[in-house]
Amino acid sequence: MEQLLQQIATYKQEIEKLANDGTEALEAYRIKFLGTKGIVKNLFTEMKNVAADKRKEFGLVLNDFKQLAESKYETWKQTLESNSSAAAASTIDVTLPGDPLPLGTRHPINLFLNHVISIFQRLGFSVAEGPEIEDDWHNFTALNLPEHHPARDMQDTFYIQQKPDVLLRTHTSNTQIRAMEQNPLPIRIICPGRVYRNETVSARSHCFFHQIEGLYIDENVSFADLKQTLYFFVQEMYGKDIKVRFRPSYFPFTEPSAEMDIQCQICGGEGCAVCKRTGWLEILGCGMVHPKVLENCKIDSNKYTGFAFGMGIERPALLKYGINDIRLFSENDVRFLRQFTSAI
Ligand code: 2U9
Repeated sequence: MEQLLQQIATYKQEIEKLANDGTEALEAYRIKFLGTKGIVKNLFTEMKNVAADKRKEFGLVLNDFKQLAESKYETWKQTLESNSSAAAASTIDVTLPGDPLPLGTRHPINLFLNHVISIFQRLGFSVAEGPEIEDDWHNFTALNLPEHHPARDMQDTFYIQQKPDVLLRTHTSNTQIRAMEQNPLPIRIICPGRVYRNETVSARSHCFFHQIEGLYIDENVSFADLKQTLYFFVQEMYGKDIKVRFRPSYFPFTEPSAEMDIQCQICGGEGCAVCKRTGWLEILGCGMVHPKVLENCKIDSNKYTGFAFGMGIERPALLKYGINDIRLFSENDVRFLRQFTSAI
């Protein structure tokens, strides 16, 4: 008993002298004093060698020593933990700005298209989309383009060489043909999308561009409906005071056909380089759907009539945003793309 008490006193002194060194020293301490083969455990096994009448007294001393060893471990551990979080905090400057997440912007072509779409949606048109890879029937034949029509020429159309019946659509009219074949009447749709023409790429024209076309078929649809619908559209797009004119034109898929001009937005009608001194800008083509086109889609042309229109997107978008090269739209240069917002 004497000997054990002496030992405990020495261990106590050893513990009191220990500095709160790093985690390795702490672990070594834990193993030495508190481990399964450590000093505290060993002293408890010595209990059996102590005389029975002294055991209670020895037990109190031993418990006291165990508590001391354990509380030393806890305070040491906490000191190390608070030191390391303080060190970490001192290396992080919480006032620095965070890393910005790169945010994308809408493409100017889509901004323009979405604006056009929203105007026609308010008139009850819904959006229809169709395939960019198309067959001859839906792109040409159903639209009353005779076999030797110049628009079918290799110059204008990209054909798939191995399959002469397959081509890249030259307009979105294929979508209207598909809608007429598949849906019950009346039909009131707008068809936005990308189209392809076999043309030399330059600052003014490209071998692919975007169009939006519209189609309305019902009983008693008239040219007056067409004019009023398009007049509403340009007023919404370019302002209530916009001046318009319709000129007779020709398209194989419409009869009669017309082109619609708006007063030049650059010179206000005075005449400038953009409007080629005419004071007018051509913005779309339109007409009453040709009876042959209706019949091609199994629609009774004696009962139903319809109007259609089509416009290119790139040209008016170039004008609206003051862009001087159509190729910029498809180069994906983020310095260009970042400049456009939806403020229409
Ligand atoms: C069906 C019947 C008729 C769509 C039309 C135009 C006139 C037109 C051009 C504008 C500039 C093409 O992008 S552009 O080069 N389009 O002038 N498009 S009428 O007529 C249709 C469409 C579908 C079934």
